[in-house]
Amino acid sequence: MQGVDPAWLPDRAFRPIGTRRTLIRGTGPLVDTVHGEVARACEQFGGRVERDAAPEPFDLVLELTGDDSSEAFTYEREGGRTTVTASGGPGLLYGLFHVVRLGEAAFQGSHGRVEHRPELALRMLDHWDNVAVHPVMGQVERGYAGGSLFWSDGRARGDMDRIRAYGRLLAACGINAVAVNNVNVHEAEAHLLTDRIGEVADIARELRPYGIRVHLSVTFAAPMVLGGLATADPLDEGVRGWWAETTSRVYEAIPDFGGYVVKADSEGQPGPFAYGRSHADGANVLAAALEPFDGTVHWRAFVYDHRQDWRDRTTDRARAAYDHFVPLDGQFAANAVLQVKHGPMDFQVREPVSPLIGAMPRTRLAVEMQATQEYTGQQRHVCWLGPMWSEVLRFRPEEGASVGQLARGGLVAVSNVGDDPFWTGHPLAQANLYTFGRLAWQPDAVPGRILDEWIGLTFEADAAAGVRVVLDGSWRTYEKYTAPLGVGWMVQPGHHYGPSVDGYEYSPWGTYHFADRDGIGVDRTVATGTGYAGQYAKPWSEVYESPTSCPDELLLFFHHVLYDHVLHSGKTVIQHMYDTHFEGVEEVEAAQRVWQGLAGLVAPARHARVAERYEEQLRSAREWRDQINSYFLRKSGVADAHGRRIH
Ligand code: GCV
Repeated sequence: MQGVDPAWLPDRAFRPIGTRRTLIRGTGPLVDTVHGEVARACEQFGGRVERDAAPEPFDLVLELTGDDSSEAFTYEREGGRTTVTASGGPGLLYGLFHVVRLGEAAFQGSHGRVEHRPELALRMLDHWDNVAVHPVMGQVERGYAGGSLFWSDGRARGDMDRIRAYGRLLAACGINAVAVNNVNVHEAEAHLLTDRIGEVADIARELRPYGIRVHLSVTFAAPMVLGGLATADPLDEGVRGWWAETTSRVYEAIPDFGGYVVKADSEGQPGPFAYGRSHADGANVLAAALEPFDGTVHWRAFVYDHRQDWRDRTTDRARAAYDHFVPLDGQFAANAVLQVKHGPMDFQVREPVSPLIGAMPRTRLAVEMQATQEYTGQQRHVCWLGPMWSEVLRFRPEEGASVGQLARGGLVAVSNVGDDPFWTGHPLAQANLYTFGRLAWQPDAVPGRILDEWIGLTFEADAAAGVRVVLDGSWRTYEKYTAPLGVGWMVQPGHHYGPSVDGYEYSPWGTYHFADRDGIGVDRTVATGTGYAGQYAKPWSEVYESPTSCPDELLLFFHHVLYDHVLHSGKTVIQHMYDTHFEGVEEVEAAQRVWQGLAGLVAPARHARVAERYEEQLRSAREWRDQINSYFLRKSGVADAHGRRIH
């Protein structure tokens, strides 16, 4: 597409296929997509593609062997021929992209037959896109990549080429579901469910050829707001009937519609509490309406008291999801998925894994990540989140299954994409989107390998080593200059960009660090604190309970300690804070130099955009360093052991 960055699907990536002879067997819409991809490559690079039957020999055979909707495929190379088979159209498409990723290697040597299948059936992006521009949140809530791909100023944006190109990119990293509007459902967005469902159907039509189903965020109050009913009580017969009827009309418009996403009784959104009903009652009325069509309701567990009294140290927002939902285990319908943020708070730079994951064995859980970099640099800072997500997915809440295995309802990320020509504003933030898709396909994949894969597809070979250097440790670098030892929340309130140590300290949001002249951190122990550590199963409840066994990186999340408390690293807490803030800035300076050295090896527009963002990242990192270090020097009176300049 003209003027739009090809991201991880540059024409170059199709050269190995496009210079060869391919046979495609089978029929169906996704087989047509596969054919279209191969034909385009052949047109460009001089190869040939045949359908169904043609004289040998072929370098590549892509064969649909059935007519189901399976996403699995087999890959094999034998006798100089590469063969991909799949019993479903989606599988064949994923098989094609597998060959693209392998590049020339797909046509060399031999390789026994291997079956590939996604470990999680649902790999979804939630767009926090508003239809109408919101007076505070704009077109995309927490969006750092321009406007919405789907909506513009109250209307459907109607750029179908762009939506199709988006679907193609998503399929190439394994994503198969997209929720097209914000979980905060305002007036205009509410109507997507009824009189504006045609606009959602238009998006679905463009994404369908890439195996992607659309989902819709709906307001729990829809029966009142849209249906004119006097109540939205989930146990009311009229309400149940309204949801059933409305949902059947949604499926008339979009037969493969995925389902609803709901944020209820959270941050001002309506929910079942108004009627004295539980979250399970609320989720189940929508689940019942979706059930005849195989649809799913994703009910978010992000429910907490956002009108807390900062003076009250017994209320702990981190406890909220567990306290609200664990008693409801077993009460949710089979097609109701509880969508849980991966940490107990809200996508901070460092959080422990939510104790809810693993604590509801009779409920289908989806785990929610945040690709949009709300608290991680807002796509002005390089912050590759692959290592953080991978740590979460590999975490074992107790002996046995990992988070990746417990996420039976799927893996979801808040999208970081907008109408920006680079898709994600910061071109290197594309790595987050790609990594998310690949981790959702295989949660125990090694993130560094995914990064290499993305770099290999996106950049010319001679830039690869440099790009890897600037991305690889970037999350830890960001953590160093922003969020020491798991403390979090020292950000500017509202927009969440830049430092403000006390910005949230006396607010109602439940987001405190409790720094005083002697120490810092939140006591979440069972013995003397909020009891949050006790929400974990063993061994974690014990590991987190004691500052001696608590990992350094989470110490201030679980404990209030003195500034001279000695970490496992041997440093005191205060010296660790000073050191990491100096180091973090130095690491940004070094990364910026590496990037500057890539001029001439990276497409000029892409290079320039990243270079410009590095200027801001460095400015901001210095601000973080100076504010945090000065604040804690003034509070504690403890000098830096190395006598560096603190203000
Ligand atoms: C969509 C955080 C964000 C909100 C977001 C909310 C959520 O509080 O700051 O913008 O709202 O999470 O996940 O629902």
